[in-house]
Amino acid sequence: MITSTEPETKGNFFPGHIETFRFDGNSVTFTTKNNVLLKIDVLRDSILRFRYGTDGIFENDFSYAIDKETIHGFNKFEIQENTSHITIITSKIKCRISTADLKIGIYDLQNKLILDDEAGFHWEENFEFGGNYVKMSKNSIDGENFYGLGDKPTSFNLKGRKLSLWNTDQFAYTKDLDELYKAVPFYVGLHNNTAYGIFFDNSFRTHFDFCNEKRNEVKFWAEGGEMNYYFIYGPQIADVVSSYTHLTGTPDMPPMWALGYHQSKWSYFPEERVKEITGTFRKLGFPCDAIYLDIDYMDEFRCFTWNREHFPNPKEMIRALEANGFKTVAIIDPGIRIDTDYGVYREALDNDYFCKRADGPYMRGKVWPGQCYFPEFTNPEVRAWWADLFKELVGEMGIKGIWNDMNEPAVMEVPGRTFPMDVRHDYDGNACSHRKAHNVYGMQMARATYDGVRKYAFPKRPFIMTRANYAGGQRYTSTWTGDNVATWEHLWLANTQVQRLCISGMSFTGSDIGGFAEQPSGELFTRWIQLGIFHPFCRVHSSGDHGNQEPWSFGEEVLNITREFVKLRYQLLPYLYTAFYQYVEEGIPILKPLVYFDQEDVQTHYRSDEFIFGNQILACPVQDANALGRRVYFPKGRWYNFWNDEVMPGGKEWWVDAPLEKSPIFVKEGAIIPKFPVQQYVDEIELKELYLDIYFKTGTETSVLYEDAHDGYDHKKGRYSLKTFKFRGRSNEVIIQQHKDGKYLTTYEHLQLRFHGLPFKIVQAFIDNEEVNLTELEYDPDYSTLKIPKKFDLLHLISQVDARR
Ligand code: MIG
Repeated sequence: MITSTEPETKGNFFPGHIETFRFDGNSVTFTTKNNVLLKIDVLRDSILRFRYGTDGIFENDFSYAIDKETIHGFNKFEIQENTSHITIITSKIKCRISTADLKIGIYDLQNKLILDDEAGFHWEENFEFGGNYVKMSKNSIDGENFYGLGDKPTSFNLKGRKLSLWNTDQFAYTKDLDELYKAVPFYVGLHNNTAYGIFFDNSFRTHFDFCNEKRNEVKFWAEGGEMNYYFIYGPQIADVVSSYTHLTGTPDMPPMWALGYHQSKWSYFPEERVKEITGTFRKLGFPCDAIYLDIDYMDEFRCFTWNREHFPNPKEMIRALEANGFKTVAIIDPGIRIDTDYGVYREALDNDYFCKRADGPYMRGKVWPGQCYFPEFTNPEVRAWWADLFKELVGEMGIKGIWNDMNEPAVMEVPGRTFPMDVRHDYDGNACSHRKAHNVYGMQMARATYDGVRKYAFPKRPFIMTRANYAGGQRYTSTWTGDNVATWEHLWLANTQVQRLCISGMSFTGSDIGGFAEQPSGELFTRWIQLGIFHPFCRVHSSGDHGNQEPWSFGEEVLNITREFVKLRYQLLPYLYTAFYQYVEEGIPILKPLVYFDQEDVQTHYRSDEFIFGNQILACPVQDANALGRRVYFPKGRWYNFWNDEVMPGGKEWWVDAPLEKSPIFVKEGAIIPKFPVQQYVDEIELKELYLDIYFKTGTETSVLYEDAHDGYDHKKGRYSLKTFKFRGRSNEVIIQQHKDGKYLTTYEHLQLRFHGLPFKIVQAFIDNEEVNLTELEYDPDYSTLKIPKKFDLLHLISQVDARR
């Protein structure tokens, strides 16, 4: 294996002088004297793809990451040539290729340097496996910062770190551990208020060095395959992240219940215990939408079977749970027990669907069921077979979601704790070893699972969760941060990892609330719930080895506080659902780290203690034991304290009190936050009205509300509703303009408005320029509340009779 401490030149080859170049409309291909190929594709004015081949050839062009439906197209693509450079010019950037050595420099249109090569592309031959170690080194400007790379459990800003990507099962991982469950070879660089992204689409083990070895050098390299990366220009981080997310794809809208609170444990069984848990939620009025079955529901851990002693009639149980508002989610692992009496095993064996070693034997390894073989998920035929296995579990029994685990893949008792490198894979017709397929194995399992659940849950929407994933896997599945620990440090990690995953294209994510291993104190559990309600995926899960982790397991006080916060999540569902829609449609991460929110403000560059949930809520989890408050950095703008409507100016750090029952939450001035009434589960109640919490501002602010049927596919036929509210406030009036797109008719007729910080009593109200009697609107001046019909274009509220009318 390559170690980066070797001198750069030992064994390394570098491209020579350019000999020819060919332009073909979307790309330019260069050849050098020593037979290096470089193909630069212009995907968009701000996205260039670089592929390097040695020996004058490229590999077959294939990627699991890139979304086939991603939109290509540019406004401008020009080439200029002079003695030392060839320059590609788009409407956003210039890319200079040095004729002497193929080195790249990318500039904005004002000729400001964005990124250029240090040594640039170079390679080393791999005598053991063939092919090359492919390497890239770039210059890094002083003060540059780095973000991204998926689920790394380390500081949010990656400056100074050296990290690698190799999907690994890491029970009870620790801070700064390198290789975790996911491989997302995408990062953002930020310097001089200019952001760009690099997506190194290579599924071999990849390495990244962000100015660790050398102060002004960034390197990334892979242990095989091609140097194949995308350069994505910002200049805003938001542009980079959305472009990357579009390139690798977004999921469809999940069923809304998947955004509710979920309860899990390894494991709830037998059936009576499951019902006792769900019953307790309802008895205590603690909202919950899903209950999880971990591996013990199976018959000796055989996937797609049931332990009939513990679950004599699963279909009936699932139906009963559903009648009580609980969706049942079941775990499915990749290991298939070697057992001739087991249908799934026999079918896979008969059809040759299991992974094999280089010389022919099956890939055999121990996991929960004992000795197992493993389906070859990179073979499309195997994926189709796997998808059909969900016919019974999902289609007939009514399981609503599937949770894929152990798909790094994790194997017990073998060196490396995964498949040996010689295991063969189809890689969708690009035969290879496990070295190349390892990082995509979990993604392809989740993809096959998604295909099956989507098919058999129809006409409902599927819900999938996976532990392992690769870039682009967000198209199929949600994810979680794996086997964390019930410590304060892990609460901090969960906060950082989820923000990092959000800007790495994977917004639908959360942590095991309370910690998987060991047991949290009531205080830690409470603080973790206060964080978890702001994560796109919100589930309590624990190993169960150290006591119970249901919200009522920590006494009355913890139960009461956590219930209030989970109720708040349920109230905020329309707001979260809207943020999810913007993620699906525009690739906007559901959580926005402060540096994403305001990259110009250097105070944000190393911060992850606060984040923006959706577009307008600043969440500031308390991350320390016994803390009665914390310092909060307020980014630009002005922020209402959620608890008392006090307004805090941005651009400063302030101490905020936070007794256990009050985690600091702030709302952006001018925001219109849509809210549901509290429900025990999604769609428990037919909505009679929607609440809009309006935070007064002198000035303007735009808010968005997306609605649809919460499940099913009608929204794809135009039956959705996308509303934009434009708020304008002055000292004596408020104007709200509403614009609606889409054909969905909401079930409610009225909006219940509640103003925060309104500086006047309303004296007159106009809806679409017609005066309306305030008593008809049920105006309550003490609470600044008002009820109006949902259909209006213009709402005008004024503080005194306006002589102009
Ligand atoms: O080797 O299915 O991360 O959530 O409860 C442990 C049992 C296997 C690891 C998962 C965890 C799950 C557990 N699994």
